[in-house]
Amino acid sequence: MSLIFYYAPMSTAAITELVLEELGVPCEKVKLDISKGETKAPAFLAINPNGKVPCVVHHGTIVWESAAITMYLGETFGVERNLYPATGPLRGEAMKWVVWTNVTLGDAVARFTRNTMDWYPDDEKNAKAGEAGKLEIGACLRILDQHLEGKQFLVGDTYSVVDTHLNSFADWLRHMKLDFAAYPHVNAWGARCCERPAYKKLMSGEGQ
Ligand SMILES: N[C@@H](CCC(=O)N[C@@H](CS)C(=O)NCC(=O)O)C(=O)O
Repeated sequence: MSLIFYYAPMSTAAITELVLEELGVPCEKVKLDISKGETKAPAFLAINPNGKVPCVVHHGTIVWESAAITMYLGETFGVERNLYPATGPLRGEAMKWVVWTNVTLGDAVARFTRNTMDWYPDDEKNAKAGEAGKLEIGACLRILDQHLEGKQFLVGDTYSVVDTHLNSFADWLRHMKLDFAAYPHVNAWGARCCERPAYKKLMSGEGQ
């Protein structure tokens, strides 16, 4: 198979898994167990020296970082499927939202989770930093809500894997029980994204 996808259940790799499903790209899935140290095994570190999933290898080209992977898969497989914009202004929009998800929203989420969630050590937590992270998440969701007012999808008039990417990230925020009540346009858009057959298929446990 020309595309190999390294993943772990319940991880950032969920974004890439959804993007691959949406694109309908066949791939060989390699499951790694983070708790058993498989992401830090020498064989995997030779592929991704960061020792993290997701990671894809396409005809020998190694791509890690979920944002880069979404953009790579979008460019490679999405344009002809009408799921990623061709080069031009909309491509710029697409890249903007994918990078914003991981960098700006991602940083706010990391500040919040590192300082509040059980899975990080208490003696490394700072309550004020956690609160600041939560406020930043709110500011990001307001920006997203304003962008989505009067729009069906993030980029142009049609669904794209940019929606897949950001909605998958938003799933994690919903899972953490962050309050989305103040963002009606985000909620309506999220509901549309969750109606996609690819999303329903993976959420129902099919294709695992
Ligand atoms: N910035 C990376 C983050 C990837 C990441 O943090 N992956 C975690 C799972 S959510 C991981 O593989 N951890 C394995 C480990 O630390 O050994 C991306 O977006 O791809």
